[in-house]
This record gives sequence, C-alpha cells and structure tokens, in this order.
Amino acid sequence: MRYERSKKLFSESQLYIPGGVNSPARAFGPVGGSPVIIRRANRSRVYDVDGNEYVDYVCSWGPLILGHSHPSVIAAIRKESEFGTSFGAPTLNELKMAALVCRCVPSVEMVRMVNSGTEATMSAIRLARGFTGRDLIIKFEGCWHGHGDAFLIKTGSSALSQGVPDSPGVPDEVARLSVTVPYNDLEAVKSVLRENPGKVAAIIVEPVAGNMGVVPPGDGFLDGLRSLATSSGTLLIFDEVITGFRVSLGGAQSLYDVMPDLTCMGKIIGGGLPVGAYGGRLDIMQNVSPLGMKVSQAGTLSGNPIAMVAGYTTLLRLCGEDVYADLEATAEKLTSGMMSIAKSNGYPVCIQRVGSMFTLFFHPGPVRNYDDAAKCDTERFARYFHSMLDQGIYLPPSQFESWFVSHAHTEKDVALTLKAHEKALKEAFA
Ligand code: KE4
Repeated sequence: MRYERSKKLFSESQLYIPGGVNSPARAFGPVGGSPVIIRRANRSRVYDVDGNEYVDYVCSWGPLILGHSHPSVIAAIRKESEFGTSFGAPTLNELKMAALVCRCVPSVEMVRMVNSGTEATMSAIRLARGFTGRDLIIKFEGCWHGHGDAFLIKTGSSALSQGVPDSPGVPDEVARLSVTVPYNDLEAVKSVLRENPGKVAAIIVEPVAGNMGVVPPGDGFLDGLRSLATSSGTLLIFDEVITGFRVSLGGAQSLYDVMPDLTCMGKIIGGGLPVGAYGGRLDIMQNVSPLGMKVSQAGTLSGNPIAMVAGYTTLLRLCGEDVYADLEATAEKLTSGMMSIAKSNGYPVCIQRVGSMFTLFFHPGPVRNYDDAAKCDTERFARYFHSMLDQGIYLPPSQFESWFVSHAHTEKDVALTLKAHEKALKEAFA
C-alpha cells in the first residue's frame, strides 16, 4: 500500500504528540486523510518513509527558496557545527548576518535575531507599544502573524468591532487590544484610527498576504497604510516572514517601494533552521533592551551560530543576479500552464501569484480579502490535493496557504506538475 508506513507511524505519533503534529498546519485537517511522514529531501523533491517521491511545493512552508539540502548550506552547517553548537555569547556569524540583512532590506537599519516568526511579531508589537506608549494594534482578517496572544483574534460580526479571542486561553482583556479589519480596506483602517485617536500603537500587515492563500495588496493599499500610520503617529509593521527575501531580495517593501517602520522576518533568513528577526528604524530599534527604553526581549539560543551560517549562506546565494529571474520564470511557466489547462476545460478557478509564491483558488477570482477566500470550494480543493499527492506532487494541505517554487525546481518538475494538475482538476470537478 502506497502510504502504509506513514499511516502506521502517524497513529503512533498521535499517542505522544497532540494531533500527531508539532504544528497543526501539518495535520491534513482541511483535506482529510493522514499526513505522509517525510524521511529526507533533496533539491525540489521530498521522500516519505514508504519511499514515495514528491515534487515539493511546501518547501518547509517557505524557507527553502534554494531547494532542499542545498550543497553550500549543508557544507556551511557541517563546518560550523565542528566549532560548537551554541555559546550564548556574541559571535562573528551574527554580525555578518545582521549587516547583510541591513544591506538588503531597505527600511532595516538595525536588527535583532530571534528563533521564529512568532517571536519576531510578538517582539515587534511590544516594541511598538513601548515606543509609542499606546496599546491598540490594527491587524487584518486572514493574515497570520504566528501564535502570539495579540494575533489570535478575528473580526466580530462588524468589521470594525473590537476583537474577541479566536483561541481559548487568550484573555478578553488582551483580545480587546487588537482590532481586526478586512484586508485591502483602507476605509476600515481610517475609521479605526478616527475612533481611537492617539491610541493605536501599530498597524501590522502581511504586505502580500500568504495565509488566506496569496492575496496581493490592491493598488495604493500599502501606500495608504503608510500615510495613515504617519499621520496618526502609529507605527507600520510589515510582517515579511513569508515575503522577506521571497518576492525580492529586499522583500515586499522593495517590490512595492513602501517603507515600514518595523519589519518582521523569518523562514528564508534561517536557511531551513529556526530563525526569526525584527528590525527597522534606528531610533525605534535603539529602544530594545539593553538600549534606550529597554523594551524587554531576550533568548538563550537567539543568533545561534549554526542557524546564522545556514541563513547567511542562503542570503548570499540570493544576492547572486540570477536567482529571482529564474524563480519568476519557473513560477510563470508553471502557473500560466496550470491556468491554460483550467481555462480550456472551463473550470472556475484562479491563480494569484507574486513572484515565486502563489495559490490556486477554487474560486473564479479575484480574491481580495478573507470574505472572498472563504467562498472557495474547499471540498473540490481536498479532492484535487489528494489526487496530486497520489501522483507525486506535495502541496500545502489547505486551500488557504501559499505554494512555493524554489530555485531547485526544474522544467521537468513543471511538466510533471502540469500533467498531474490536469488529471487532478478532472477528478476535483467530476
Ligand atoms: P513561525 O513562528 O511559524 O516561524 O512564523 C509565524 C508566521 C508569521 N508571519 C507569517 C506571515 C507567517 O506566515 C508565519 C508562519 N506561517 C505558517 C503558515 N503559512 C507556517 C506553518 C505552520 O504554522 O506550521
């Protein structure tokens, strides 16, 4: 049987790990069935414990922009680990990394390393609150900023209502400090700012949303946020945990030429190891402990030397001239091929893409916000997903995630994917 060993191991995992997974996104909940257990990976391919091979479009949920087991990254990790695994003291690796991030990301003048995207967003919000002396934050429905209490809030019945907790364990008092508004809706942001003068510390946004499927910012949306933040004394935070070093070397802020006050990063900057970072304007960052206002934030393993070399080696490769043009070409070929198959058969789907991140929506489109995304036909997506898996194509197991193309994906991968896609669409719409 194709998934026999995976199924057996997953049942056993459920005895010891909640839901059998260390992050719920992996659990196949939205598509049904049992996850495949991955044993190893190389370039664009992952291999499960039953020996099945897949073309991988999850890429560890974004970090592996160079593909799996990139030889330079692996060599750097191997070499660095010979020198020790962690010192809890300053290192040369973290200096090189910080300098490179500041050079590549235009609005970042100073940066602090942490261990995950969640840590980055939680710390950025604390800094924004400390710096402005205000408590409220504005966030957008359908964006995901990790699992910090401040972010686990979705909109109430009215788009402008104060938040209610989305997860047990988030106190109402905390939830009330987050106001959720629809993505791509500047008017909604304006009203919240108008109703709460002098109270909003930060607006936090995924500059290209990747967590309701890929939803690009509409014309003028990011610029509009920038002006509203400036005129209200609110900080603008770009959560570039996905888009950082993905949509361009300088992230979404470079691509759209809009400068946030603070930027959260993760995924790619760790080269596949656990890293996050937040950075931005010098006058703000100079208040992170031990400096200035001493806004608290610390970490035993932050700036871990092995994680730093994995990230640094990845970023150096991305500084090469060819990478983003190649990624664009591969992603364009794949998505235009997928759409022409869908169109010629009259299937009501659409693809939204920015560079090498995209989503195939089971919705005719456009998808501009969470309400649009919620209209997708998730049952058809589940059938499509399983057909692709059975044909050796590994996709995120949810309609509301981004697919990622890596620099290791080849023409052959594209051809295999298109062939599988045609059959999977037919099965989804049967
Ligand atoms: P982590 O704490 O998972 O490293 O990063 C949180 C985070 C913050 N901001 C954005 C825009 C993110 O996309 C994420 C994490 N993304 C999810 C799914 N897209 C990772 C998968 C998972 O949670 O297992």
